[in-house]
Amino acid sequence: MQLSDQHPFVAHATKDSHLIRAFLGHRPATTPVWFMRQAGRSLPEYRALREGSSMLDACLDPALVSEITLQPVRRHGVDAAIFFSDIVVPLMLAGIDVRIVAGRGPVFSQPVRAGADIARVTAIDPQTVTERGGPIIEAVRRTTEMLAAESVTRGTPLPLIGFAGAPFTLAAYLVEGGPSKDHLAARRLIHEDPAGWDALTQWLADISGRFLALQIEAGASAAQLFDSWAGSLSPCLYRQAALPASARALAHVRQIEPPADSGMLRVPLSHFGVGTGDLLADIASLDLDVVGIDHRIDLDEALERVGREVTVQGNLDPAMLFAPAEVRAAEVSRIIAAGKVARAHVFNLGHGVPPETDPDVLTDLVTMVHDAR
Ligand code: 1CP
Repeated sequence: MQLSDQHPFVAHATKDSHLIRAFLGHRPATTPVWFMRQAGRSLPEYRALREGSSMLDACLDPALVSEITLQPVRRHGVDAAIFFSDIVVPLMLAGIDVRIVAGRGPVFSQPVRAGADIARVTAIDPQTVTERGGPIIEAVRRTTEMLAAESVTRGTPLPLIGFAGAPFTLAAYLVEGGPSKDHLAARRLIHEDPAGWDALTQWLADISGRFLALQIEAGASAAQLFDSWAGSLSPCLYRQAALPASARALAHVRQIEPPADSGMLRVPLSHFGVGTGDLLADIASLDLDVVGIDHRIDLDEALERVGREVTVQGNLDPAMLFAPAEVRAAEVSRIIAAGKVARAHVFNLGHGVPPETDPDVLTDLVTMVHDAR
């Protein structure tokens, strides 16, 4: 399908935003910056808005979602918004019983452990995500309208980044029944029942793929696939048990063509995982525009592994948010200098903003990145 000229790419000029230009390989005048988990518990205004609603109820409330998504954009002056949602939202839309437990994360009432569980889950038509996606579509629409208004104040277009969980990471939660340290139950299923694992992850690819496509069609200008826990796989196991389903999820967005008059060749796609240093060459073999780098590897080494055909994103250690300002400034300079070797670089943290972060430190960090040359 082809997006119309009403899409923010054209209607709100997000195709010319610093972030989208960098994602597609150009070098804007300043290095674009946004933060994973920029919306959330580090902001007092977020905690105030979230009072009294569960995380997943909040994700289905378009007024709340759009306001929460805009909060860090207004406060910190970042170059993009990331849609406020969670990787388990499409599973909830598909009818799977999941809750987000405060201080823990997603918990499933019926973990997917054996063949019968896999059959039960994969019997659900992935189309359900699209059919029940009304609140998500409405939330994206409101958010992009609010971003357009904010762009006028700021004097520069502001894109919305949509996202989804990658099939491996979603399977890791589903199979374990909740957060886990080493994803042993998931790795066990890969070896015990490879055919069942493939069926599960292919189904998850269609669930995530539809969730990504829905956000882009509703007005998001880029999408990021979070394979947060892929780092628990060896490169060989990643290629066998995770990469094919991630490719299938991304293919859902590749079917969407940018507006005819936009001059864009593709909708930018990004990827992020934690502890994926040894997987970067394989990840870069996916049809991606941007590869996210966590803080466990030096950016120059990461660049060697991903090559020159993609934009890199990262990779300040979130612990640096608690360091003296001059120490943080030196590290920012080092990372920006390393990023100069890439075709383009988008500044980010190596993982999400810790809840105890002082928000003023994030605002200062944005200025630091924008002032760096
Ligand atoms: O009550 C609360 O405030 C719940 C905390 C919370 C929040 C604010 C959760 C539960 N999810 C979110 C929002 C969220 N989740 C965003 C918002 C947008 C932004 O970045 O500003 C995003 C992008 C996610 C994606 C997400 N959820 C990922 C991938 C990114 C990453 O951090 O690696 C993962 C792994 C999750 C699962 C999840 N959801 C929530 C928690 C605490 C967790 C992690 C659990 C674990 O450690 O396994």
